[in-house]
Amino acid sequence: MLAKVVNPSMIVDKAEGSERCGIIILGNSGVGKSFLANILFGDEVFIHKFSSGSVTHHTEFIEVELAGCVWTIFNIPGLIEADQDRIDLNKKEIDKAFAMRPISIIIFVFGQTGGRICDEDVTAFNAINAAYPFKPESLVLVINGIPEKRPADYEGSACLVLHKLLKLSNFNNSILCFLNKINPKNQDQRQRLKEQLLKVLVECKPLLHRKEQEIQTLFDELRQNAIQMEELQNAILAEKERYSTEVQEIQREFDRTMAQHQTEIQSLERAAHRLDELIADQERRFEEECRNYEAQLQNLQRQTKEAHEHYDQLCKDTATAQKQLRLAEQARLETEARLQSLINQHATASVVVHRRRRSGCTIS
Ligand SMILES: Nc1nc2c(ncn2[C@@H]2O[C@H](COP(=O)(O)OP(=O)(O)O)[C@@H](O)[C@H]2O)c(=O)[nH]1
Ligand SMILES: [Mg+2]
Repeated sequence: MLAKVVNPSMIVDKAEGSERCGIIILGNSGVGKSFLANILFGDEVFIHKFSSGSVTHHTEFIEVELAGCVWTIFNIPGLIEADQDRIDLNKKEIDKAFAMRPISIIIFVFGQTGGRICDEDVTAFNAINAAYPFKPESLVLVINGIPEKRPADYEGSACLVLHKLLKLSNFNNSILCFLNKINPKNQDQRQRLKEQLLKVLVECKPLLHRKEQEIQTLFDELRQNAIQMEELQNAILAEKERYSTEVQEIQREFDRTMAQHQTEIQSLERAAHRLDELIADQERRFEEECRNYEAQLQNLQRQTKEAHEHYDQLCKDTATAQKQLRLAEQARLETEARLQSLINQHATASVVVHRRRRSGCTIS
């Protein structure tokens, strides 16, 4: 996995890798966006802390390589805060993320108090959704930090509430992801949370998000909306009995999905274990091949050295042989010359004898 936390000023560089997809984590301050970004990344790269105000004032992002693709995970400030100036700044930070990675998966994080979905989170969702209409295929709704011990129909009721309060066309329950409050120091729990998030993310398709209007940022209006949401939520919860069949059906569906999720995690763990074994085996074989290769290389180097020595020796022998050849040739030429001279002398002597015989001389 590859990662770099990038300076906020770089976020305006839209040309840089704009074909890449983003994972834009949205939600109000303190719902756990930075915490979940770290969980997804698998390390503590973004600061997250319990605080009454927003911890993140500027957008940061990390580049993460997952399954051969580089994703940009954004850590953005929440929208709604206690003063207008901060809200205006936060809006700009959200716009920057959409400008940089218009093709993205959106994770919208909702907080809850005592199980009840925060009204301001619903308001923030509706405000951002009006500006950048979300599509269910590229949207994950996270309800974060839920206590493990909760009413048996918690998911069913929360689904119903969100369905009624969010101004989202084509709402479907499969985009919801209920995350338990975990102990951040427990690596097993962190891993499970990551798997749970990834399982929903893999079902998503990054889609283009076009800005259709400005994000509503008027503090008074936002407050007013939140109050309306509070009343609406109260009314829905008060009428829970009326929706009880619906709630139970949704709850059953969730329980089935979670049970299936558990078995999937177990089979994933088995698959991961098998993969580890396979990798270890391949590493063993690779090391053995390396050792063999090393030995062959040394053998070849030795043979090459011997061949060089042999060649040098042959060169030396050839030089000596050539020298001897030259000497032999010289000797042959000298012998031939001597022979020729002897033949010549002999021929001269024969002529003299022949002449003397014919002139009657005797040879003593
Ligand atoms: N123990 C625990 N703390 C959480 C969990 N999710 C969020 N938090 C804490 O909630 C606080 C706010 O989280 P943060 O990520 O900073 O919120 P952000 O403002 O949305 O980015 C931090 O103290 C987080 O550690 C959780 O599942 N378990
Ligand atoms: Mg944060």
